[in-house]
Amino acid sequence: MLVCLRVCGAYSYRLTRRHSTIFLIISFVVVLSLIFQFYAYKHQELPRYPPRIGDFDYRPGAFLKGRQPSENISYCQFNYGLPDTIRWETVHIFPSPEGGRASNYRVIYNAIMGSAYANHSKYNAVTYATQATPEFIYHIVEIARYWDGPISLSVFVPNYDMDIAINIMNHLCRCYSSMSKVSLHLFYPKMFPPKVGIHEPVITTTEISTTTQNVTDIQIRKMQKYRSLNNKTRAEYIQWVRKKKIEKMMAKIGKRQPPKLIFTDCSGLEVFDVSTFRRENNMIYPINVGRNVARNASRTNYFIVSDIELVPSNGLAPKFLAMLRKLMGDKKRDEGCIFSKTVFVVPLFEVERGVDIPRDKETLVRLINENRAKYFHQKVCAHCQRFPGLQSWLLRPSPPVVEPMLIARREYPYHRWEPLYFGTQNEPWYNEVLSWEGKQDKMAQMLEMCLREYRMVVLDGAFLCHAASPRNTTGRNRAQRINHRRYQNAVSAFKLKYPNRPKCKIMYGC
Ligand SMILES: *[C@@H]1O[C@H](CO)[C@@H](O)[C@H](O)[C@H]1NC(C)=O
Ligand SMILES: *[C@@H]1O[C@H](CO)[C@@H](O)[C@H](O)[C@H]1NC(C)=O
Ligand SMILES: *[C@@H]1O[C@H](CO)[C@@H](O)[C@H](O)[C@H]1NC(C)=O
Ligand SMILES: *[C@@H]1O[C@H](CO)[C@@H](O)[C@H](O)[C@H]1NC(C)=O
Ligand SMILES: *[C@@H]1O[C@H](CO)[C@@H](O)[C@H](O)[C@H]1NC(C)=O
Ligand SMILES: CC(=O)N[C@H]1CO[C@H](CO)[C@@H](O)[C@@H]1O
Repeated sequence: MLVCLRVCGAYSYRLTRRHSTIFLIISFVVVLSLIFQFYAYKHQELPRYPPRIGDFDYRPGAFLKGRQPSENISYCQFNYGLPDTIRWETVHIFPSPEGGRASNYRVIYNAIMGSAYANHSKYNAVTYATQATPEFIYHIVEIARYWDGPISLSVFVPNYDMDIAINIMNHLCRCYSSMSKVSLHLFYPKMFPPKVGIHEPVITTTEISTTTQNVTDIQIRKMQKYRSLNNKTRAEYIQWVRKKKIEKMMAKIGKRQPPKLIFTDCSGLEVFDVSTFRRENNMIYPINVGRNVARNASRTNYFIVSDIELVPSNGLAPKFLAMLRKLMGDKKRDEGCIFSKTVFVVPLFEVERGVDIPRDKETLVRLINENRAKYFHQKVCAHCQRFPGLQSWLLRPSPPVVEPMLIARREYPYHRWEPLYFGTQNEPWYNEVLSWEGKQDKMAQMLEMCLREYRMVVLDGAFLCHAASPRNTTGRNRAQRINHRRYQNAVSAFKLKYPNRPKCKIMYGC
């Protein structure tokens, strides 16, 4: 016993003496890694359940399936002779809001005048301002379905894209009474003014044989013909073939015909993938011109500039108005007061394929816990939409109203945040030279708001949600480089205009 104790004592004594430093270091490392483990556990992503994929793709307007458009009733007030023609003498053409006369883009306001909220005062309604290219217009029915307020929609309509846009709008206006909420505005490049009513029926004259047998027959005959030629006529033949090829290509480039749209019922087109003039001619989409136009056309003093594919949660518009009244008091509200340098941020989420867009926070949070929904663009741009207080937003019980949760600044570490928010005409314009293809198109405006020391009030009890959509982003590198360069130009302009605020991370914004 005694021996043992002595040995132990001697051993431990030796241990402490000789290895105390090492022991200290090891225990330090262990404690540190334990802390990290615990931190990681606390902040880990929710466990990965295997995704359950439903068997349907989201189709805007699916709820109108089986309904046929009315022959004689349109719920929209078209102007300027639309939808059949455009009477240019009645049209007033405006420059784009930020770029002005120097910009390449022109605007026609109120091609359709929304009537549903015309009698509401500026203070008793809130506008959903959004923009689209013709192939995305159909999403507007889902907004019209769930937004209790006026909707300001701007559509990019170079050349015959106008025809596509007006055809779709005319169809929708005969299908769905809530389309009376929508005002339509048009914007286009000066070079390609909109054209309407140029659609001619597509006549298919010759049957094209498709069986391989016939194709090879034709080719064999061609080869025989080619062999029978002598050197001189062969050269002529090659010339002739080249000419034909060039003619064919020119015919494709100079295509001035919109594609034929086929509507089976009110639920939408057979194929949403319309070949627009914009796509045929590889034009970029000047998304921020559209945002500014939709916003300038808003007739209420508060509006949200949003994306057309984002569907608002239940009662978002009236609940937001009720919140404003509560924060401001009836008197100030009726005098038309607004909060200066303050915007109200609405969290954005997206669901997986085969999941219906949730209408309330409980459903949304359940979907997130099941890993079938996530905050918007979590995968493609993690910093763009992760908002301050995301975790507590998810943990807080769903309030029956819309209420402010916290006041944030768009400063480090949220210096690359691109939120959507309720704001007023006092906010800076979106930068019109940034294109949608180049991505991060809201960054310049957000940076300017940081430099102006805006408060970003994150709202609880409301959200916007996006359906699953595989975005094809190949071949956008060039546009991204252009956007990056133009963003740097915007930053240089801000440096002259505003005092530097290091927290805005002016150099690391993009
Ligand atoms: C629509 O017009 C047609 C003839 O033009 C008429 O027979 C029909 O009753 C009208 N429908 C409605 C709902 O007014
Ligand atoms: C906004 O639209 C109105 C017409 O509705 C127009 O008079 C005004 O010039 C526009 N503002 C800008 C900045 O484009
Ligand atoms: C707006 O008010 C006018 C008259 O004040 C009325 O004729 C019209 O029907 C009202 N519109 C709506 C949508 O309530
Ligand atoms: C055709 O040209 C080739 C050389 O390019 C020559 O070898 C051949 O003899 C010519 N044939 C005739 C029929 O002229
Ligand atoms: C994306 O589009 C390009 C052509 O624009 C096409 O080649 C490619 O297959 C598409 N990728 C996906 C995933 O659809
Ligand atoms: C258009 C044409 O040539 N059609 C022919 C395709 O080939 C089948 C059989 O090989 C013929 O019967 C068709 O007349």
